[in-house]
Amino acid sequence: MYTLPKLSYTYDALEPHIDAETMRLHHLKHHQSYIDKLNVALEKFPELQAKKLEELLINLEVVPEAIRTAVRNHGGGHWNHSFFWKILTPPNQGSTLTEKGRTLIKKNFGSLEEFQVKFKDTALAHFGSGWIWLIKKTNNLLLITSTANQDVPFTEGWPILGIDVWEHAYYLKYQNRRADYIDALFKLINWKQVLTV
Ligand code: MN3
Repeated sequence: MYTLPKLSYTYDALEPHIDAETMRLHHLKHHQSYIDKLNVALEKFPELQAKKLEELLINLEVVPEAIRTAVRNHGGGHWNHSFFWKILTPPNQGSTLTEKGRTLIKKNFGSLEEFQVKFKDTALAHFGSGWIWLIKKTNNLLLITSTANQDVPFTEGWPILGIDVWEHAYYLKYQNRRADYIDALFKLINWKQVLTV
C-alpha cells in the first residue's frame, strides 16, 4: 500500500511564494487522493504491488488493461507529487547552485537566467494541466520538456526538476497567473537536490 510521504518542511514554510492553504490542500487532499485511487486499482493485483512504481509507469503495457488508466493517472500523480515536494525548499534556506551545477546549466542554456526564461516559456505554452520538466540525458545533456495530466517523463531521460502546472497548485493565490506562480517557484528550488553533481 502506498502512503503519503511526509514533507521535510511545514505547510507555511514556502510562504509568501506558495501559501499554506494551497500546500495543505495539495498535499493532504490532491496527493492523498492519487494514492488512495492507486491503492484501490492495485488491490486485486499483488504481483503489481510488489513492483516498483517507476517500473509500472515505464512499462504500462504490462499493467492489465482494466487498471492501466488508473495506474497511469494516479500512479503518475503519486510519483510526480512525491518528486515535486523534494525539489522545493523554503526561501532563503534554499541551496544555491554549486560551481559544478552552474557550469552544467551554463553549458546547456547559457546561464541560469536563460534557463529560467526557457523553462517559463515552456510552462506558459503548455495547454491545460500537466508538468514541466528538466530532464537529464546521457552526456550531461539537459532538456526542458512537458507532459500532460499526470504522465511521467521517463521516456526522454531522468527528471531532475519537475513543476506542477495544474491549477490546483496555484489557483488560490495566483488565480490564472501561471507566470507569477512560475516566478515564485524559482525562489523555492532546492538546487542541491536538483543538481546532485
Ligand atoms: Mn498537483
